[in-house]
Amino acid sequence: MISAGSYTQSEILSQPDAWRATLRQLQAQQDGLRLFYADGHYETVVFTGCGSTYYLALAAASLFQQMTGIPARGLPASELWLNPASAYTRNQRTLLVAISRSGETTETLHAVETFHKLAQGDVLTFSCYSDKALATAGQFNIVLEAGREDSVAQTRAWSVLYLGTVALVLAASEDRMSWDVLNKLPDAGARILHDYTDLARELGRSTQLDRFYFLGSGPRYGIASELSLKMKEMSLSHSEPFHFMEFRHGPMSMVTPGTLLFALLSETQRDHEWAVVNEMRDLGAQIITLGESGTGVAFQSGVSEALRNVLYLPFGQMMAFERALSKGLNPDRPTNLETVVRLSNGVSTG
Ligand code: F1P
Repeated sequence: MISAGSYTQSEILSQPDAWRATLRQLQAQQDGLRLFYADGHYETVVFTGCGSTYYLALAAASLFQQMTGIPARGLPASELWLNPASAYTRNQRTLLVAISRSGETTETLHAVETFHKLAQGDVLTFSCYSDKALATAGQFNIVLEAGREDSVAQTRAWSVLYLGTVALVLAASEDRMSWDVLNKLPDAGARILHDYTDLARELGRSTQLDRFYFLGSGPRYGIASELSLKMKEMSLSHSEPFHFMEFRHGPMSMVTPGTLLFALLSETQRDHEWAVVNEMRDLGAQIITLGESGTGVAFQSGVSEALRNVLYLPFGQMMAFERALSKGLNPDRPTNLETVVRLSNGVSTG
């Protein structure tokens, strides 16, 4: 019999190997991606997905605009499908980047169909299964098989698909030099998983904690949102993401000694972000800080800030996993969730 959580655990722990394989594949596809992007002459880029992959779209859009200067947004696929007029800018050549682990989520497929009808640009897809509908739905399709998973909650798939969007950023910015740096990520990820397992277990299993707030700004907000979702899905705990400075504007009234503030710290906004952390510590919150150095979880990656975001994931995933186990839940099969949300006439088919 397979024990509770064994799929999720092996998916979390195998991420460094999956990243290595994925970066190799993406580097091999980079020339094609660069040509595709350059040919498109896009004025704007929209990233989309559902649930986890919607949060990925938020992180990717923020990074894309930061690195290329081209306007980019991340929106849920349901909004692109049902409210396209409020999602797209009229008459602007648009690249739609549709992201889905399963390649089968109904809303994401409908978003792509709706966009094709608008005839306003092209579709690029990132998914994990070549035999599913999304894998052939775009003008350019990238299938990252290293992201396939057996469990419901995404961990390895998310980080692998996120690396796909980083490769798009490099292609769009004609950056051929950063691959050597990106290739440092798998070793850094393995180090984090090795060095901080005990700390993730200790925090995840703490019976004093009853609420979790994940703080991240810029591209790290999408990552904070994904980690918050992991905590909800796997461990059925109260959990919310916020932009760092937003936390003072109301949410801090929820801080108690049972609060864990999970801070995805940057170097560029270091002082502002640490100020929030220190104030919340003074209010009684427990704190875990993640960043390149001088933090509770220190990446020590040597990778530039923009390219190392994927390193925030493994520790938070492990914490959620440990909390689920400590509550007697099976992280592989979150309550009420299915691997894919399929709709028929707008109603879930379960
Ligand atoms: C995304 C999704 C999430 C859900 C769960 C499983 O599917 O369905 O919405 O919360 O984590 O994945 P996909 O389109 O990426 O396959």
